[in-house]
Amino acid sequence: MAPLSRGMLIVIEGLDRAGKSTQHARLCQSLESQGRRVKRMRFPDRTTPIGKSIDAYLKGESQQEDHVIHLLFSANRWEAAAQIRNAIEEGTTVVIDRYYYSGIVYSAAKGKADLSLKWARDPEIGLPRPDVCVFLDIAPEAAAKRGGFGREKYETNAMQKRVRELFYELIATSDGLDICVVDAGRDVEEVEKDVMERVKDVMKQPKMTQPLTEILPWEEMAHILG
Ligand code: Z5A
Ligand code: MG
Repeated sequence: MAPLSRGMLIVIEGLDRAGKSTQHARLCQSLESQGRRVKRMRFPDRTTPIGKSIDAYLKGESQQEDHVIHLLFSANRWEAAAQIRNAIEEGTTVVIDRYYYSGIVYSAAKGKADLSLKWARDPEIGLPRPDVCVFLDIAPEAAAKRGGFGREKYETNAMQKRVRELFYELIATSDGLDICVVDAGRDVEEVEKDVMERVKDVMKQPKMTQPLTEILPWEEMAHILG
């Protein structure tokens, strides 16, 4: 693969147990083996003070009002935003396990009339915009059969079903311009191959010769197509 003048911002998304962390690790290793500098990140980042509050909430050890926890998840990304931008500018590719897409859909999936996708998205405006988001798609029933499902707050079939529907609603908006859907219900190696193909396709796009952009209001997103 040809060297990029800047790093690439890649996001891996999907339902719980879709295989995000598995594919994240494999993609990072492949990119490194091809000679790229790679920074691994994940959200929530449970290591910061805000991240520790989120961790306690997800484990059911503390309560948070729904809008408050939403804004904490967003703040957890904002506290890392400068790090992401700096790494990209220095030529390091940043690969993130979950990002603002999860932020929007998990909060909106709670079904509160005053917590819509649009409301949930507003605090994300201005964050670094991914060059590509690979959405690992899997049926909630298939994901539930994988190891460890059921331990944290949102890990119920009803919630996962709604999250998947909302991911598809989000894909139908201008955020979908950056999203590639990959069938995650297959063998790890098959999924890995597809993920790398999608990333390689985006590497060839003209936007990769331009500076990283930022997340804009929906109505403005479509104007900066790569
Ligand atoms: N959340 C939010 O509400 N708002 C936000 O802004 C953000 C997140 C960023 C914690 O996320 C929660 O935070 C999450 C969304 C919410 N919801 N809940 N609950 P997290 O990322 O820390 O953790 P997680 O997503 O719950 O699950 P996970 O364990 O990270 O799942 P995963 O990374 O997608 O899967 P995995 O660890 O790679 O694989 C799971 C198992 O399946 C494991 O045993 C693998 O060996 C196996 N596996 C993986 N791939 C395959 C294939 N292809 N075939 C068969 N088996 C496989
Ligand atoms: Mg994970």
